[in-house]
Amino acid sequence: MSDQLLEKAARYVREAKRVVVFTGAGVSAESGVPTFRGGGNTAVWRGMPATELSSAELLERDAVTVWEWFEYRRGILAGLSPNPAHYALAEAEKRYDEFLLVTQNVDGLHQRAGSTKIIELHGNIWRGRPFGSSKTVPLPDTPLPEIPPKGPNGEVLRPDVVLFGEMLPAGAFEEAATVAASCDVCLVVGTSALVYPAARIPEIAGQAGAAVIEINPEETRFSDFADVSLRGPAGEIVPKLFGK
Ligand code: BJW
Repeated sequence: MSDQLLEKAARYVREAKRVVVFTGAGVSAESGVPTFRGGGNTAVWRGMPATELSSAELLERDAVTVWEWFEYRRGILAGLSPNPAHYALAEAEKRYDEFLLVTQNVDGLHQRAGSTKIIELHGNIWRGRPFGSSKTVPLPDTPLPEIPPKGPNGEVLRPDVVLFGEMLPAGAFEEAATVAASCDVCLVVGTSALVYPAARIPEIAGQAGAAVIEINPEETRFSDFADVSLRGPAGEIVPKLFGK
């Protein structure tokens, strides 16, 4: 990544009043969280790809296997910590009157780093909810006492995570899209931007005239659309971008 590109991106960030940051699994890669596609340590468990394990179809057929997959991941996540990209984004929200972090991640690392202005488009692995309900139940401890876990009234819980083929939480996408449509700068950090409707967020920002800055060690389908593409790991580039 050239200093010129970093300086161009840093100028956008310095001059912005309204900032949206859109993150994906890559922002947590340097914390040790496997990504879903590409970027190295892609998730496969018991010979099944994450796309099959994290599907509404498997949850309907075999909720125990889905919970065991989530419990395996919760066990890994419990020993991991936020990295410099998470912390830099948590600091950045204090700088702007209008700032929104829109994450596709379910790992909770942004909140652990201190982010508060955040929308979780795909839910959170540390919560459950009864089937057919949006009333969430915190599940902070791993291992779980039983699988599937139960809520306070004995109701069976499912993960509070948006699986393939499921709708996003009511209002979450709409709120993120409204803010994206009026931001000056949209950072797209560590995502392949392949999963919809989430990937619409940076598209909406760019189409509405925001400067779009991509941070990713690899080229993505989004790279041509971005005003600046910074090639490299988020944990190195994000702190530099806000530190300039
Ligand atoms: C680094 C790095 C470093 C590495 N620093 N970077 C239109 C067309 C076709 C299909 C669809 C469509 N619209 C909707 C669909 C269907 C589907 C979809 O989008 N499929 C696509 C794959 C084509 N979407 C859905 O099903 C969504 N629901 C929906 O549309 O509802 C309406 C509906 C209902 C009923 C029927 C039909 C429609 C819901 C999607 C929910 C996705 N959920 C998941 C799983 C969560 C559960 C779990 O955690 O197990 O969310 S999928 C998975 O992908 C996860 C992620 O949030 C999401 C995005 O992935 P992300 O974050 O981009 O990760 P990767 O791995 O793809 O990329 C990592 C990147 O990091 C790479 O680029 C690396 O280079 C980079 N990287 N190291 C920075 N150090």
